[in-house]
Amino acid sequence: MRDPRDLERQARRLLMEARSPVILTGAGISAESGIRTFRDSGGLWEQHAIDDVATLQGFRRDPELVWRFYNARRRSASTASPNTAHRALAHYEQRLRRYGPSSADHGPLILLTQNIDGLHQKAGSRHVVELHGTLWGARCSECGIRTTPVPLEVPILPSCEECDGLLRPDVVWFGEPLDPERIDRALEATDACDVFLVVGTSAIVQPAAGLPYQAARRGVPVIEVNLEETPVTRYAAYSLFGKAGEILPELLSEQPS
Ligand code: BV8
Ligand code: ZN
Repeated sequence: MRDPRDLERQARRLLMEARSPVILTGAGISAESGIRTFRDSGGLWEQHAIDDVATLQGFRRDPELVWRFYNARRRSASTASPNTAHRALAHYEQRLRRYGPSSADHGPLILLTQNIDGLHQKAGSRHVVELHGTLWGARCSECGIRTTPVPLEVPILPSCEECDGLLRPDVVWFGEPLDPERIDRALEATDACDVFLVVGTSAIVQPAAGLPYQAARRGVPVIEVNLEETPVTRYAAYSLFGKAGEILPELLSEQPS
């Protein structure tokens, strides 16, 4: 059994020497900020059937229920602060921008998140791609116009100022395509990266979950941080088991303790 400390040191060296890292995060990185994940016991999906609150059909069936679900998540996220894992990623991005091995030829750190809570941006990360949209925005179901930020308590059944159409949360539901610009940016970054770090995701939902595998297929080392094994574990170069809030500050620190 390899010494976990040794694994962490090797994974850390890869990240410190990386020229174009890509990072993918899921709900697990926000768990220590008090935001419930989807699949943990008592998680979001236990309270509500995915079909009722995270599909277009569910929204059409009962838009009030869906707006209440997202209002509750916005209320919970509005009191949450970024945790040490979010902040470690923001510092890592700043370091790369300042001291990248050769800042001329390495792109900025690309942080791909499945989360809609906005905590990466609150922590100071600047190159964030919100693959599944944002809790803080709404868009018109008819004309597609986006309105951000939405107030904490969106009046049930808000309508579009332009066309009076029904506004919907600006998120990607199951069965809906991701924003082409965002998924293209994620695919390009994955095809150009030299290390791929996956943090706090059960890696089940596609196409996001396929990104680390696409990197691994190119021979790029995948580093996983999670409480438990996931479908990524079998092909990851390093799987570091534990809390993201405890592992990331060490993994991404310039001076290891
Ligand atoms: C698409 C936004 C095609 C909304 C989300 C059958 C029918 C319909 C679709 C499908 C189907 N079969 C497959 C599909 C495709 C589907 C899919 O993948 N389904 C899965 C269930 C099999 N995907 C889609 O539908 C996507 N669209 O395919 O479109 C298409 C193409 C062209 C034209 C038309 C259609 C859209 C998917 C996006 C759905 N939206 N979110 C909202 O948030 O409300 S998904 C949502 O769930 C999240 O964004 C995230 O992606 C996923 C939850 O995953 P995680 O973030 O990983 O959270 P989870 O709770 O699962 O896990 C937490 C992890 O953290 C755990 O591993 C835990 O151990 C760990 N952890 C916990 N605490 C910590 C920790 N780790 C470290 N430290 C800690 N402290
Ligand atoms: Zn409209």
